Amino acid sequence: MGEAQPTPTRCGYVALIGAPNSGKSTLLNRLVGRKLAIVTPKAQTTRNRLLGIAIEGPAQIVFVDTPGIFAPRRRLDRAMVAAAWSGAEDADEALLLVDASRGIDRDTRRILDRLARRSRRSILALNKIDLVPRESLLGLTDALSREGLFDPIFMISGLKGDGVEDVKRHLAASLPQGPWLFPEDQLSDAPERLIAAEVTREQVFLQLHDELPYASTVETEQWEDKADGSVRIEQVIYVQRPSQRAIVLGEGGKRIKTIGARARAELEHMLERRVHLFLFVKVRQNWIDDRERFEALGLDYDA
Ligand SMILES: Nc1nc2c(ncn2[C@@H]2O[C@H](COP(=O)(O)OP(=O)(O)OP(=O)(O)O)[C@@H](O)[C@H]2O)c(=O)[nH]1
Ligand SMILES: [Mg+2]
Repeated sequence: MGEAQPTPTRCGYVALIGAPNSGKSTLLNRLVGRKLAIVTPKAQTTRNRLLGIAIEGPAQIVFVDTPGIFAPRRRLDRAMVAAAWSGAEDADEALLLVDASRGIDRDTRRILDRLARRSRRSILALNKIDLVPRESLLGLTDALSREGLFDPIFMISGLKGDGVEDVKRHLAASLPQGPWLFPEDQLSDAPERLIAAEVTREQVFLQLHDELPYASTVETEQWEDKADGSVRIEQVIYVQRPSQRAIVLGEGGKRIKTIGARARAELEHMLERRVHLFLFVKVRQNWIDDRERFEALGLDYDA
């Protein structure tokens, strides 16, 4: 009698793509079971790819969060959209998220048109189903399935968790057989300095409005592990104009104080240690066309 064969391991990349604000980063965090990607109610929050690694039985699923895909205008937009598409092209599977409360909007239409040129099918997740009545989901699912681009189609709520385990199980079974590409306990590829900058950028998106979130970027400049186990982090928030710097600082420095306080609390939670966070606001008119800033974000300046 032969011994039972161990189940072969599987591993592969699954890119989460979709229009801005469709819920990609929320879903990534839910799939991994940890907050890795920043999430805000504003569109175009995510600026670059981020890996989130999940284990489902014998499968290691490497999820790729990507920036939203939209009609780019600025150089930064172009680099973001290019990063999203290359994330999809490099992956074993592309999982398109459609916000069920928005339906097939212009950005999603563009994505569908480009997916139609691919030789293989993608997976569809109709997301935010908690926001719409069941009846209206059927019409939208029908319209999307008639595109002939998707197999299978899931209905999920990344926020509440409905349907997410089904997606995970499906992917675990369909990824190619092969060895795991990352150590079992690794959750992401993002360096801590970058995640720390993202946490502050999340506060910039949450606490500032109009053009400001889009006119700013955050970089970690110093990271010093202290002997007492705490960490000292210095970050720069770049803005484009002195008037924007004044808004970020706020009256009597109130705004920057709140941004710093909330970012620090979040960082202490994520890093599980004490954090001393120092924020500086610098005016750099052309940061948005500055090769160095793109490199800090890991984006391709010439995309
Ligand atoms: N009600 C509801 N809201 C959701 C769901 N998923 C995400 N959201 C909300 O939608 C907003 C955008 O979520 P994100 O995860 O940042 O969306 P994204 O696709 O990563 O956005 P970009 O990075 O800007 O492209 C946030 O306010 C989320 O809380 C969902 O399933 N249901
Ligand atoms: Mg995102």
